[in-house]
Amino acid sequence: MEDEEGAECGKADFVLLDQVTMEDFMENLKLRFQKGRIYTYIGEVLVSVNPYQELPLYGPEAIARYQGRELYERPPHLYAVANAAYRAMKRRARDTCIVISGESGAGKTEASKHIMQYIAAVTNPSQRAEVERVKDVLLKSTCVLEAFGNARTNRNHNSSRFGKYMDINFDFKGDPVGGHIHSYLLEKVVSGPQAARGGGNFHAFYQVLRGCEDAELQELHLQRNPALYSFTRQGAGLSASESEERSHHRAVMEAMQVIGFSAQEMGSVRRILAAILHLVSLLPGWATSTRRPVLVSGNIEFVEMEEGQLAVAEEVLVDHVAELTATPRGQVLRCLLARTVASGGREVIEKGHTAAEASYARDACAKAVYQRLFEWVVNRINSVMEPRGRDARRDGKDTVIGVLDIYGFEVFPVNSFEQFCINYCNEKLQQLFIQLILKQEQEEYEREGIAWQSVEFFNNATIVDLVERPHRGVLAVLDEACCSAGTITDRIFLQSLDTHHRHHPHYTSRQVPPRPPAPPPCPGAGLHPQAPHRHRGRALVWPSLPCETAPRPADPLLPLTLAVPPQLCPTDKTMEFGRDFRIKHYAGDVTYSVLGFIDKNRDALFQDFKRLLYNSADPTLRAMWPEGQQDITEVTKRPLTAGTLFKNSMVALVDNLASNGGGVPGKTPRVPPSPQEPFYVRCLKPNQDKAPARLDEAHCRHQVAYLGLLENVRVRRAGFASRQPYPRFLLRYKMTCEYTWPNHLLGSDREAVGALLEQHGLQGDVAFGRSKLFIRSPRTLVTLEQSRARLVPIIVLLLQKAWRGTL
Ligand code: AD9
Ligand code: MG
Repeated sequence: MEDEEGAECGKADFVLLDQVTMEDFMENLKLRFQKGRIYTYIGEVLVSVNPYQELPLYGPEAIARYQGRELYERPPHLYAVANAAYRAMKRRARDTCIVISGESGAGKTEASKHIMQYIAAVTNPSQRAEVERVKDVLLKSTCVLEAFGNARTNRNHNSSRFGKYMDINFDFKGDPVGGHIHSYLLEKVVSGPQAARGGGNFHAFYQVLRGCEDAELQELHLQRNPALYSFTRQGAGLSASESEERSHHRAVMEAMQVIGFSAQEMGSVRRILAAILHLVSLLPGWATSTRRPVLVSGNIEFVEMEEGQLAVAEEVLVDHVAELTATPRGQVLRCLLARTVASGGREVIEKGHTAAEASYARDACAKAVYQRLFEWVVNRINSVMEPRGRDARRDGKDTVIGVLDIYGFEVFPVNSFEQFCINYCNEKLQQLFIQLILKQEQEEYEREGIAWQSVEFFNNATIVDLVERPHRGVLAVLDEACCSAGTITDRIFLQSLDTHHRHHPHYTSRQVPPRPPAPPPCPGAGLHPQAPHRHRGRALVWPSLPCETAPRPADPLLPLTLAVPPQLCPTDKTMEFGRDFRIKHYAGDVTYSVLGFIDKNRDALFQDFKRLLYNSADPTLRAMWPEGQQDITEVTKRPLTAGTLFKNSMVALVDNLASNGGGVPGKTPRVPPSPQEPFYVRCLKPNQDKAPARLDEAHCRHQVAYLGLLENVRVRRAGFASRQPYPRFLLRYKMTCEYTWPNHLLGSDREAVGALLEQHGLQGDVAFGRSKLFIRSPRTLVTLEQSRARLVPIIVLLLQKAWRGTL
C-alpha cells in the first residue's frame, strides 16, 4: 500500500503506528487528510474522513484498480472494502454485510452510494438484461429514497431521516439478481422537530413546489413559493436554490420511471404531497376572517363558532384535500371536526373535537399520510427488486450483501423523541461493533489455535440497557405512560423516569433534587394522585413503580482512552426543571426535552382518517391504508407504540447483523438465517461547518475516542498486529527469501513461511495458526515491507530486461 502512496502519506493502516496513542493516531489521520488520503485501515475496518469536497478518488478507472484485488494490495478505499465484501461473499458463498456508522454528516450515505456504484460496476460482465435492470433499480432507488426520506438540517444539507438496510441478492455467478430495502423510523416532521434541528422538511415537498410545471401546480392548487406553506416555510429547507430543486425533481421523476412507477402512481404521489401541504397550510387571508382563531401554533385552521361548535376557517382547503385524496368532501370535513367512538357493544357515537384536538388530529393525519407514502415508495421499489423467475433463495446458491446506512448520532439545541430513537440506534450499533470486533478476534484466535490477550473496552451495554430494559427502561416507562388513560403528562413521565434512573450513572435530570444515596426512600410514591405506595412484583403497573434500593454500580469496564464527558451534576442549570432529562451517551451528553414524548410514542391516528383514506377512489392511496376496512367496533387491540416498534426493529436488525436471528423487523424472515461477516466503515466528520479540507482536531479526537478506534487498534495489535493466510503472505514477500523465490520447494506453505521468517530473523515475533500466520509487532511487517520495497524495483528491471532480451 505504502509503495503506491509513498511514506509521506503516513501509515495506511493505524495498526502500523509505532505507538497507539491519541497523539500518534491524530497525527497520522491529519497527515493523510492533508495529502487527500481520506481513507485509512484499522485491519479490515475502514476509517473514512469526509473531505467536504470532490476528490479524484472515484469513477471507472479507480474501480478497475481495485477490482479483484486483495484488501491490502491497494491504498485504503471504500472500493477495496466493497471488493473485499464481494469477494468474501463469492468465494465462501456466504452472506455478508457492510455496516457504515458515524455521526450526522460524517459521510455514511455518500459511502453507501460509492459501495453500490462499485458493486454495479464490477458485476454482470455478460450484460444480461435482467441483471442490468436490477442494477438500474438499485442505483436509482437511492435518489428516490433520498427525496422522500432526507431533509436539510443544520448538520447536513442531505440528512437521512430514515435508516436503510439494503440487501443485494447475488446469483451463483455473483451478479445482482434482486434486492430488498428495510427502512427504519422515518422522522415525522411537522413543525416542532424540524424547527428544533434548524432544518427543513423532506426534499420531496420542495421538489414538487419548485419542479412541477405551472399547469401541474395549478391542478394541485399549489403556488410555487415554499414559504407559503407551513410544512416548507421554515429552517434550512428554504436555503436550497430553485434550480437545484428543479434538477433534483427531474432526476427523481426520471429515477421513478426507470424503477417502474407508472404515470398514474407518480400522479398520486404528487397529489398526496399536495394534500399534505394543504392540510397543514398557512391560510392566506385568515386574519381578515371574521371568525376567531383559537389556536395559535403556526397552523391556524380551526375556529370555534359562537355556539361553541367547531369549524374550519378556510373551507376551500377542505375542497382541495378532498379532491387530491379522491375522497368525499363531507367526510373529510367530518374527520377533521369529530371522531367516531365505540360506546360499548356495536354502538357508535360521534364526538366533536375541541379546537386543540382537531389540530392534533389533523397533524397526526398529515404525518401518518406521509409515513405511509414513504413506506409505500419503499415497498414499491422492493416489489420490482424481488428476485424473479425462481425461488432464488431456496436453491441455496444465492447470497446477499447488506449495506447499512443509518442516521448518525445527533444533538440539536432541542432534542426530542426522534433524536432519542436515533441516538439509541447508534448505541446499539456501537455495541454491536464492540461485540463483533471482540468476538471475531476471539473466534479467530480460537479457530487458529492461538492464545490471546484481551483488551478492555468501554462497554456501552449499560446505556442500551437504560433505554430498552423491560419494565423499567426509558421506553418501557414511556409505554406505560402512553397506556394510561389520558391523565399522564410528559412531566409525570419525567418524574417516573427519575424514580427509576436517578442513580443510573448515565442518567440525569433536574426534576428530582439529589438525595443522599443510602438508604433511598421508595420514589414511586406521590407521583400521581392515585399512586399507591407499594410494589407490584415485576409487572409495572402505572403509577406504582418499583423502587431503586441501591445506586447502580459504575460501568463494568472503564474505557482506556475514551474521553468521558465531564461528570454531570444532577442539578445542571442548562437543563430545564420538569422538562429535560439527559443521557450520557457513548458519543457525548444529550439533553432531551420530554415535551411531546408521549404523543409521539403513542402515535395515534383516529380510525376515521384510516377509513376515509381506505375508501379513496385513488387506488394508490387506498393501498396505503389496508386497516381502514376495519369497523370501529372491531378495533380493540391497542397498536404497539412507536418506541416499541422501533426498539423491536433495532433488536432484530442487530440480531440480523450479528447473524443470530436472520430476521428483519416486523417481518417474517424471507430466508433462513445465514452467517454474516460484517465489514465496517467508520466515518468521521472533520469539522462542524462543512468546510472543505479542514480537519478540526478537537472535533475529530472526540469522535476517535467515542467510536473506540484506539481500542480497535489495540485489539488488532493486542495479540497480533496482522494476520495473513500463508499463501497470501508468500505471494507478497516471497521475493525476499532465496528459499521461496520464485517458488518454494518445501513441503507446505507454512514451512515456506517459516523458512522466510527465519532468514529475516523474525521467527520470534510470530505465531503459526492452522491456516494463517499471526504477526505480533508491526515492526515485523515494516521490515518485510521495506525489504520487499527494495527488491521489487530490481525484479521489475530484471523482468523488463528479460522481456527485451537484453539480459
Ligand atoms: V446523516 O447521519 O444522514 O445526517 P451522513 O449520511 O453521514 O449524515 P452524508 O453522506 O449525507 O452524511 O454526507 C454529508 C455531505 O458531505 C454530503 O452531502 C457531501 O456534500 C459531503 N461528502 C460526504 N462524503 C463525501 C466524499 N467522499 N466526497 C465528497 C462528501 N464529499
Ligand atoms: Mg445519511
